[in-house]
Amino acid sequence: MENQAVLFSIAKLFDEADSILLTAAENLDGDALGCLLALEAYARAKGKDVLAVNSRPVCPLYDFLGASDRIKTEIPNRKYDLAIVCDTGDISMIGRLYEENRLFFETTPLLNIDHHGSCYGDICWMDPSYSAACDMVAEFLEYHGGISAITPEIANFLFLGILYDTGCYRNTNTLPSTFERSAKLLERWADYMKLIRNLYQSTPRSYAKIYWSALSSVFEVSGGKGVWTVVTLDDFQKNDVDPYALGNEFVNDYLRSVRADFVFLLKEDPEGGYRISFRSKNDGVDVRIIAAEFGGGGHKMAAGGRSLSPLSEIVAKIEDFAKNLP
Ligand SMILES: [Mn+2]
Repeated sequence: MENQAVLFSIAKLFDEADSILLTAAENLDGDALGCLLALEAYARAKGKDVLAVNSRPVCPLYDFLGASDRIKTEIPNRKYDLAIVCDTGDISMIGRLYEENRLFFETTPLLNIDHHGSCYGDICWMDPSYSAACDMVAEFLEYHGGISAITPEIANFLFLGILYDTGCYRNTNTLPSTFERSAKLLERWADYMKLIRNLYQSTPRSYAKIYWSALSSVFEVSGGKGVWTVVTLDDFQKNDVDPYALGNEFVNDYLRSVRADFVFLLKEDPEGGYRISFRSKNDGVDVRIIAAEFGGGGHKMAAGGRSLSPLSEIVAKIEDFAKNLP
């Protein structure tokens, strides 16, 4: 890939910064988490004063990495030479920490490393041809520190992001370069089976109860073009699960396995209304279009939005979208 110019600029920023703050979207997924942990470990090894922060604590699903406590939830009242925002399509998606530290983000040199499609910050490395932001971070670390920059621990963090964003090589963003990167990370001792077992074969029983209950009542729109289900606050409460801790695993690994052109999950939001996650399984169905109707966005095959409307109105709107599909 023709990244030499941008990698050179990023390396210069990185070298000139003694202190670095790392952050990402408040809904910290496996890819964003992998970026933060890999950059944190590398910057620390390089003697930087580095802090990784997120608006919400790391989802317990990732406790197996033994690194969740490296992600703090506050930005201290001090200066940093550089802020790096990873895997975050829009800076406002940082959430609470962005709202509480507007001045910090306006006055600190900002580097944006992302593969979602919009650019912000003083230097933006945005390239949707990467399957995961972790693939980009791996490229930077290799450029900056050579292959030995990828320690076994860092290889694990980066592999996590690739597995997460490609849905374990099942999403359309899985490219030849994805396998090349994966092979390189395996050569650096990424523990593939540990990641697989913990990501895909370790669903807590309380989560499983929510999943089975949601899957036992799957509904259709437009004669089965779309299928959907709902998880309510009551479901979370009954099973003692934090609504924020339930990430995309259910929709990606379970709901998406039901045959249809697209699926969607309505998740009741503690802040009111519903969060809606869409997954397309047909190249002709661009779920960004319907997600945009709910003030959201994402990718063609995976997108999300929010709504304060009653459930029946949300479903009716999606039914209209489904009716017009080829
Ligand atoms: Mn990503």
